Amino acid sequence: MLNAEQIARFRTDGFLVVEDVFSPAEVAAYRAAAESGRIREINANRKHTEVHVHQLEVTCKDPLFRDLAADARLTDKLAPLIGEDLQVQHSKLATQPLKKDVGGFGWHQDFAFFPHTNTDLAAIFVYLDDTDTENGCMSMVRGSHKLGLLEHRVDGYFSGKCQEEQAWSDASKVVPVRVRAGGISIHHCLTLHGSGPNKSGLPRRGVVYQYRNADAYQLADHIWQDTGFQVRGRFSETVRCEAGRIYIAKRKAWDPPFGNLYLQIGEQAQRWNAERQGAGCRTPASEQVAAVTG
Ligand SMILES: O=C(O)CCC(=O)C(=O)O
Repeated sequence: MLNAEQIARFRTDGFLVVEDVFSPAEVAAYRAAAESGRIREINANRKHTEVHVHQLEVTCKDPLFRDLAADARLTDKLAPLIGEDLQVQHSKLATQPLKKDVGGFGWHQDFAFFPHTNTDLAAIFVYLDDTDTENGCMSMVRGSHKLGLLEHRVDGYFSGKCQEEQAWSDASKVVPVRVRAGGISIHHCLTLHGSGPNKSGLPRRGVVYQYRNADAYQLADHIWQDTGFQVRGRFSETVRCEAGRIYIAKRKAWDPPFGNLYLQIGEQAQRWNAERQGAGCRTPASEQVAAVTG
């Protein structure tokens, strides 16, 4: 659980560090999982020793990471911050390359990648290595979660990076997030953050869970295999907009019970769109841009 001071700090700063959440033995087990089987194979294919890699859907690649997503030491800390009923929006293993002076991830707000009807989303980074500016820790802009959604588009397309440089130009507000292995950091979905290159070339691995209040309805981007994994509480059968609350109706005869509205495209329309692609028609499918997840 978090104490009142930690909760207040999260509300003011938009992020929080909690050390010593997991034991050295648990960290060793998570490291072994991160270096084994399919995870190692995919990382090797993506040249993770050379470039910064976010390997998604880690909950589906090792049961240890699925169980960790629902571990009460994480979800009980999140509940007072974003709500009692929690789902995973996505999971990943985030690794800096084992090479000096390369890697890093540009300044961004996570919410820009996957907007929802409300902003009760937060990410927990579980540290598998001691992390500081030498091996490319994240930095956060204190209080930036109160700035609203900043511009991440260039010429109308999502760029994956915040385009408003003034938002991180005040060095007194930029805080390097130094955490020891076994600790965690928590950041709000509107907190502006990024990481620099790995200056030391030493490992910097972390398991990241993006969580959401179960009443936040995703409006764009990708539904991953583990999106919607209910890790605490229940699905309330309501969708909350920041300005209010509305029902979404489920039906007994439907599977999934909330209907196919989620896709926003009917099955016939999908077929017609595919046919019209060839005729030079711009359809949602032809507009798809490879998603990079924050
Ligand atoms: O891996 C990193 O350094 C950045 C991770 C990040 O920004 C995120 O998960 O939103």
